[in-house]
Amino acid sequence: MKIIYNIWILFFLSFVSISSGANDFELSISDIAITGNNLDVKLKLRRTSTNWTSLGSSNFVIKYNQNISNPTLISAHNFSGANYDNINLKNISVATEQALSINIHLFVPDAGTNLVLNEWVDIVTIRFTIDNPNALSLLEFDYERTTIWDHSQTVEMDKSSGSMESRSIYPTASIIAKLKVFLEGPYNTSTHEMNTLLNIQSYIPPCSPYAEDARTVASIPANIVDWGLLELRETASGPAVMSKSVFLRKDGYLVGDDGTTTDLSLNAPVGNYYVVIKHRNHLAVMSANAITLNSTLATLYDFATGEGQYYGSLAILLESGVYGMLSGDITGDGAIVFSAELTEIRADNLAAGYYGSDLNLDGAVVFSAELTTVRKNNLNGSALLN
Ligand SMILES: [Ca+2]
Ligand SMILES: [Ca+2]
Repeated sequence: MKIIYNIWILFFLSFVSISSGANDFELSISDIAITGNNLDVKLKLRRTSTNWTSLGSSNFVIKYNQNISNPTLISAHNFSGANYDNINLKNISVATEQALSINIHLFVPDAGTNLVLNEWVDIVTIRFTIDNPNALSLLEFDYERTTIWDHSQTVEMDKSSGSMESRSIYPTASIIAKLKVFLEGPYNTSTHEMNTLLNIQSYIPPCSPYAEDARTVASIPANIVDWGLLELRETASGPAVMSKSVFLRKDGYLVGDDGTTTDLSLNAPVGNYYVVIKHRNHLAVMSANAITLNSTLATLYDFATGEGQYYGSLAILLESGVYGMLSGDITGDGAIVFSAELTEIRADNLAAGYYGSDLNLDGAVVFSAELTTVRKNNLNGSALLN
């Protein structure tokens, strides 16, 4: 009983000292149970402001010392898709301690439902292994004080006055971006646009193929060539701070789900960003420099106008004065390697539909045509640093 008592004191102190400041979300560890070498901890979450109501895809990092290990998810609550539709645990190392990254998805659809609730909600129960039951009084949880970027907003986890809390720093508005890029594969030098043959044949899936933002749309608008993935980075080699599936329109513009909106609304703070555009069988590209994005005016960044628009000047001349993304990376590893891509083309030869091996995006895998593209661009690699 003494062991349990010590643990309870620890958590009780944490729980009651939660700051009542103007946080947007608060996180807390509450009930615990000990069975043998298993320590079960319940994590709670609530919304404490009306500034922001959704988490996007948020990573909450909690550190703990060496007395416990092996965190596993044993149950998750409100997991039905109505709230917190995905929860993942990931073990990470922080200096000499252990830490756990808890990723929670909660996206707010246009209808404005599915919000983080105002009252405490049991999010998840995590089971740790008690490494040394005789040293339980040494058990501590703490925050990794860090700025965490997620899909839609910035969250700063902070430990102040000994409490477990989250403090959020949010942009006052979404930023907007206007971007234009051409894919080599479907580019047509006669029309100076890209073909929309995948769309015309109804081959483009309603769900984006990019796991970073696998959104589903009701229908694919006219003039759309394919899905693309737009990322923002703070530094050239840093991680994506925002990822959004977008449509590539035949005139090169990246557009929203309606197929017409060229001012793309992106959930990130006003700032300077490297813009990354990815496509499932072309080499990813990035803006040569960080560009300023704000919430009121979107200045077109046109990749097509020159090699110098591309980070590392990695682009292909499509016709006089028009530069685009190189086709041929079927395997999606950032490099066009003849033997590897050939294997894919051979496997899919003569198939019709939505195939990575279909490098000119005409809806058919034609061995000789796709191979010509791979041979031409062989040994090119994306200039992205990661
Ligand atoms: Ca490849
Ligand atoms: Ca083809």
